Amino acid sequence: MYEPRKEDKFSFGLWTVANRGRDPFGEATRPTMSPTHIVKKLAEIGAWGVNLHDNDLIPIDASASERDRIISDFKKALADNGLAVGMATTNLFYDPVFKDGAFTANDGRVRSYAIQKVMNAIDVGAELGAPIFVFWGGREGTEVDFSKDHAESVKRTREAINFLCNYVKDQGYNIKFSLEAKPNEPRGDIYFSTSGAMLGFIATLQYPEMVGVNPEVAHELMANLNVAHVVGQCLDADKLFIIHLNGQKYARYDQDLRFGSEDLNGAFSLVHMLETHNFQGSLEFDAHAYRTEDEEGVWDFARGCMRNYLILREKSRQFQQDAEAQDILKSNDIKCDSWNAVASGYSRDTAEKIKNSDYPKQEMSERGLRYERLDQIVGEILMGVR
Ligand code: GCO
Ligand code: MN
Repeated sequence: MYEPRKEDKFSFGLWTVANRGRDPFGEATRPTMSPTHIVKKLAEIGAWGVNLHDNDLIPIDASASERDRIISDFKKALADNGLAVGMATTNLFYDPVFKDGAFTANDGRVRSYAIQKVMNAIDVGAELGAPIFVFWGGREGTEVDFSKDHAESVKRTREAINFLCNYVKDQGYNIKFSLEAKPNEPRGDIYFSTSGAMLGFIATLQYPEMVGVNPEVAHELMANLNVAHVVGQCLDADKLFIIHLNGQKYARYDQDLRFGSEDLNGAFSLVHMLETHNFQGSLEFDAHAYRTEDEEGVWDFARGCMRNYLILREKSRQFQQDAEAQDILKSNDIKCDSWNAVASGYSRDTAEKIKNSDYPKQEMSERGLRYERLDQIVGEILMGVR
């Protein structure tokens, strides 16, 4: 029941399972893993796809012939193992040239070099059949707030994304863009700190229909937000292209823990939202194994991410079939003709009618909603005693 299948559309970044356990205080604890080995192992454990930055696969200084050889080996590994590429993206944060940002660097040559790097990465994504191309601007931001004009930074980001949308159209690629928000780390403060900020920005683009978002659990929690609420707004806007799943304790550094290992209620609410809205995008794990693990531990981590999602999906179904829980929800869902008239659009008649209506305020105020019981039921489902 909890064995991942292709149709679950689980994917992992090359950078996630290849993470070597390096942190700001300590060296790597695991050896490197080749992309083709990762593809083989991911297929073995039941993943549907793999995601990558340009430089997870192709070294930044590779020659044209090296690039072509690496891509053809990787394509062969994908085909041999029946794995898809869920998304591709550009590393615009590691190289020292991006120390003050890519699209928002003060140096125009850096901004232009970033466009070159993205176009090359989009070509790679297209060659590998990636339907989505992600933008995560880890270095787009500041420590010194008067070093940049922040309105100008927004404008420059718009100019870059508009240009790149046109590039995709011009090449005839079947690719959409997805913007990933994070409030800080590695910059002191990163621009477009939440998915909500991204949604506002997308509406100002030349081709808003080409661009969506991929909220990440850890990033929204770093901003002290409720991930299920964030996802609700993205779904409503029809902008949830993909999602980055992981685990995180509130308001800390970016922990990128195994999905479901923290905040079980939050993870449940998120899976419940995705499942009840029949989300069809890929479920991408952007997390990594603890520093204590060897390679076997990495695959324990990866299996754990998928298994936890599937367990929570099953718990969501159990909740949807739980007679007592459903009875509580139903009894709180009270229909009202006046509201139906509001929802179907304005009329002077409805406005008049509502102004002149009497409401049973006391009864409405005094009704107990039984959310204590509802939460206990879910808790017991999650703890496995119901
Ligand atoms: C992070 C981000 C990245 C991005 C990745 C692809 O490190 O905080 O989550 O892992 O997801 O660069 O966009
Ligand atoms: Mn991410």
